[in-house]
Amino acid sequence: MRQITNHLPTAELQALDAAHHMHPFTTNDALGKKGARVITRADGVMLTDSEGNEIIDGMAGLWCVNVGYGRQELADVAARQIMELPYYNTFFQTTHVPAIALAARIAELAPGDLNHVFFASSGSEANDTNIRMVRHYWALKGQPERSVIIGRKNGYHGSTMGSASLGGMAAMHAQGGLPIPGIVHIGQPHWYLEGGEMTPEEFGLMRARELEQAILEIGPEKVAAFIGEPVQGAGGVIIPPSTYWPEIQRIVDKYGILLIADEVITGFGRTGNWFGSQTMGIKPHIMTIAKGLSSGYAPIGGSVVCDEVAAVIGADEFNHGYTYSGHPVAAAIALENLRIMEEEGVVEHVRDVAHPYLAQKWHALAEHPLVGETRLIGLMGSLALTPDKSRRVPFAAEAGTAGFITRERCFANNVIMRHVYDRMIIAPSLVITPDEIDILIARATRALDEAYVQIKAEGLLKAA
Ligand code: PXG
Repeated sequence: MRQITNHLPTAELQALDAAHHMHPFTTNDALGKKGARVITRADGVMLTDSEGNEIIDGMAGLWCVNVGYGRQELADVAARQIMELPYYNTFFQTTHVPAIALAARIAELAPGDLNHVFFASSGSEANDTNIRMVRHYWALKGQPERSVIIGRKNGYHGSTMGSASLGGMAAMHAQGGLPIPGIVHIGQPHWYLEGGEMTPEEFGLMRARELEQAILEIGPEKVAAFIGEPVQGAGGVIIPPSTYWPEIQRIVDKYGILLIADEVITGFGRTGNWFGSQTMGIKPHIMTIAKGLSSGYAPIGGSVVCDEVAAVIGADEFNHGYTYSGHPVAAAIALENLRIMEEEGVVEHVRDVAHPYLAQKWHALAEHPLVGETRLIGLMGSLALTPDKSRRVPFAAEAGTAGFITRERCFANNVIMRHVYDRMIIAPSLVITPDEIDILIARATRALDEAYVQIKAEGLLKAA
C-alpha cells in the first residue's frame, strides 16, 4: 500500500486530494485547480500547514475546538477507552459506563429539568432525532396532527434531509428536494441588514411576532415546535436584539409548543455561560448539542431532553437510533473534555478574561473604513463589511464578493476568519489568551487593510 504522509510535497497531496476527496460546501473542480490548503498539525490555537506556515485559528476548527488543540489528556483517555471497550451498542437493553457517565454529567450541567440525553454523532443527526421525537411526543399525547415545526430563514441546523429542512439556508433548499413536508420558516432577527428604520428593539419584537403570526396561520393545534439557535452561527453570528428571545418565549408558552434551542455552537461555554439558553434567558424543552461537547476531538452530539418530554417518549418504543449513539470512545473523550473545562474554569475564562479583552479590540475595528458594525457575545463575533460607513447598506456586487476577498487576505496573513456573505466571523478556542488575541487582531487588521485596498482597486466599493 502506498504511504501518504505529511512528508509528501504539498503539490502531490493536493493532486491526490483533488483526484479522490470530495469536499463539503465546495466547488470541487475549482478547488482542485487551485489546490486545498493542507493542515498538518495543531497546538493550542495555532495550526501548521504543509508549507510550514503557522496560522492562528480564529474559528476553533469549525466552532468546536473549545479547549484548544494538542491536549494529551484527551489522547490518553481515548487510548484507554479503546483498549477497555472500543465499541458496544446501547440498543438491546445494554449500556456502558462512558455513556452513563456522560449523560449524567450533561444532566448536571444543563439548566432546569433538561435531565435526559439521546446521543448522536453530530449536530445534524441530533436535529433529525428532534424532528422525530417532537412529532412522536405529540402523537403519544393524542395530538398526531401537531406536526409542523417552525424554523427560521438563514438558520442552520445541519446538512441531513431533516436538519437542512429545519434550517433556512436558501442555497441548501435549492438542491435535493428540500425542505421535507411540515416545516415552515419565519424571518431572522438580523437587524443590521433587515431592520430598516426600526430600532433593534422594535425589529426584534417584530421578528419574534412572526412566530405568533405563523402559528395562527398554520393553526395552533398543528404546531409541534419552534427551533432556533440562541445566536445564529453559520448564518453570520447574528446576535438578536434584546427583545427577541423573551418574546419568543412568551409565544411558545402561550401556545404550548415545544422550544428547541440548537446549542451546537452556543453550548459549552461559547457565549460566556455553559449554554446560550442561559445567556438568552430562555427555557427550552430540548437542546441540541455537538461540537464543543468533545471540543471536536471525537464526533459526538445529542438531544438533551426535559423530564416531561422524556417521560412521554419513554412510555413507548421510540424507533430511532444510530449505531454510534453514545459511542464509548467519543463519550469518554467528551467526559474528559468537560472535566478539563470545569477544572480549568474555561467558562469563567471566557466571561472574565477573554471576552472583555477581545471585546475592546474587536469593537475598535469598527473604526476601520471597511467595517460597518462589530458584534461580539462571549467568544463569537462578527463584523459587517460595508461599502459606505454612513449607512447600513449591502454592496452592489454579488453578496459575498467582498467577504471572499477578505477571507483570502486572512489566509494570506495566516489568520483564519470565515466569511458569511459580507460578514467576517470569529469563534476562537475558549482558552485563547490575551497575547494570542493580540496576534489574532493584528493579523485580522492587516487582512482588512489589504482587502480594503483590493476592493477599492477593483471598483467594488459601491453600495447597492
Ligand atoms: N446546528 C448548528 C447550530 C450548527 O452550527 C449543526 C447543527 C450541524 O452539526 P454537524 O455536526 O452535523 O455539522 C451545526 C453545524 C459554518 C459551518 O460554515 C457551521 C456548521 C457546520 C459546518 C459549517 O459555519 N455548524
